[in-house]
Amino acid sequence: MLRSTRAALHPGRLGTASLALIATTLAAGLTPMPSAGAAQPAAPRAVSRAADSQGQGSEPGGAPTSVTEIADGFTEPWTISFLPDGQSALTTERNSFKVWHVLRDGSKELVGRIPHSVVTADEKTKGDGGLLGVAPSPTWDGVTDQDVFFMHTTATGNRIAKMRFDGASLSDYTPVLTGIRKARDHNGGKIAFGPDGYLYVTTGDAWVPELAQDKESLNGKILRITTRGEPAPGNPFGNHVYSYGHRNPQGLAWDRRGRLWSAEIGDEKYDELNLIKPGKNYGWPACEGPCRVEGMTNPKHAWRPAEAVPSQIAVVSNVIYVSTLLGSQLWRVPIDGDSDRVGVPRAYYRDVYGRLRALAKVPGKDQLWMATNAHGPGKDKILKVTITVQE
Ligand SMILES: [Ca+2]
Repeated sequence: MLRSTRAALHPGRLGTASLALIATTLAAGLTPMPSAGAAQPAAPRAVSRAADSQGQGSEPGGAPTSVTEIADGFTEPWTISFLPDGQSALTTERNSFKVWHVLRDGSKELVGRIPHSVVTADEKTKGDGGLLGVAPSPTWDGVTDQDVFFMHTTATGNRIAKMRFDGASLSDYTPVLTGIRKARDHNGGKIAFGPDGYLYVTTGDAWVPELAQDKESLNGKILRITTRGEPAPGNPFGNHVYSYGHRNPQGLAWDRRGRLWSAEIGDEKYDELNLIKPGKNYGWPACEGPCRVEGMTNPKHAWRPAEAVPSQIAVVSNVIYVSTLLGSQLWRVPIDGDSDRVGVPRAYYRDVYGRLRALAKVPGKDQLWMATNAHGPGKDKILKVTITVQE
């Protein structure tokens, strides 16, 4: 595949040296390995190319077995979040600020645009700000609870805002948490309610790496907040911060033990899959990928950017699925039982559907909804991935 062309679409993402390294290791048929000093648990593992796009449901925890189209007509959908009844989902478009209500039968309706939104791209550079994450209240029913939360970029910074959604349209915009620094990219942007009922938020370092190590800053963090935008009770530092030392954290998902996992976009060397624990320091900018710096928490898996640039994650039957942009594939990363380890990752659909960003588990089913990304105005689709789990 034309990796150099892909990399060229992301100026500054991969240097010439990195491309040369990746080209060399790909020629050898191996996933690039970490430097000799890297800690073993997080080392990228060799992946057999022959394993790609297989999957007959024989893996413990299941594997993808079929893909069908749910709906089309989207333009760069950023995230998918199901309403609590599991019968429909909301999806956001980053650059148009539109919010679509998509039913399981594939019908869709435009329910509004999020006001005060701005994009961060200019004519020459791609930016990743705009309308980002969406998370309905866990008790949303459209009547007594109509709250839906969004993360978006505004003229003054990134913020969490709340709107009312009655099942037909959005109204009553209310800022919830403001003052998250924005930049052209490194804006984070995923939001999700945890099993504890609090809202978790990923924020990027906004191109100021030292903010990730500043526990008083909202940037380069995973935040844990109330629906009023206050620090959630029990946070490790008594403020909004749940974990720190993040560069551009993206997807959030909880496993069967209620543990939080997050995918993170690194710089030129490694992207990461992290097991998130309160108060831990995930290393940026001292560490990118696995390292041996005291006090830093290493990722459970790391990828070379050409294989990943991860976006969102979802857990089905104790397996973490990771959508990727530059990698243009869906990674399957099995959790090793109830341990802190993961098994051997496997990639599916390389370059079949192009860049993959939005991803969500369908409540109550062994299915994912996954959206294509950047095929052109009105040309992106939401796909249904069926996971076959053998007992
Ligand atoms: Ca890290």
